[in-house]
Amino acid sequence: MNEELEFVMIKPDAVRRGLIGEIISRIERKGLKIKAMKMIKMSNEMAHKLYEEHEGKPFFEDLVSYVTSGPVVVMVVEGPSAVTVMRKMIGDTDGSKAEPGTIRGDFALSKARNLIHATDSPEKVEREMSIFFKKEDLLDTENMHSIY
Ligand code: FUP
Repeated sequence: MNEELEFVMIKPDAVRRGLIGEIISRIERKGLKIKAMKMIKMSNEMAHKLYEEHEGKPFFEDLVSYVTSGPVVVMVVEGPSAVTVMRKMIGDTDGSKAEPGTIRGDFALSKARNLIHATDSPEKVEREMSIFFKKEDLLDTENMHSIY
């Protein structure tokens, strides 16, 4: 079993629209384990770190001001191929193109305000989660192997 960690962030538009529960519920029902979770107001510095690969792109400043505009929920989830699984669950970056059944496909129409972030490759998870969590923040929950 390829157990993986994945970093997920529920963005300010999803928090404002009352979609925290819907999104967490989908993650739980899929069977991913929530290892750490908190609601925070992201600093400018954290946003720059999280999105450093996009620095200099035309949408970068708007992206930073958007993700720092209100509370976000950051979490670390775990499960078999958690990165691939979460990326499938969130859908295409552009909500208007995302497949129905995905989080963005069901609730978003925008590319910029697209409700949720999930790290796009396993190599980047450690770096992104360490912006928000310390190693000891990751907790062991009940064993879920019975449902895999
Ligand atoms: P994703 O991995 O699907 O979140 O998408 P990207 O890493 O390509 O982009 C990160 C964020 O930048 C997106 F969630 C929204 C924003 N973005 C734009 O606002 N405009 C674009 O053209 C591309 C991305």
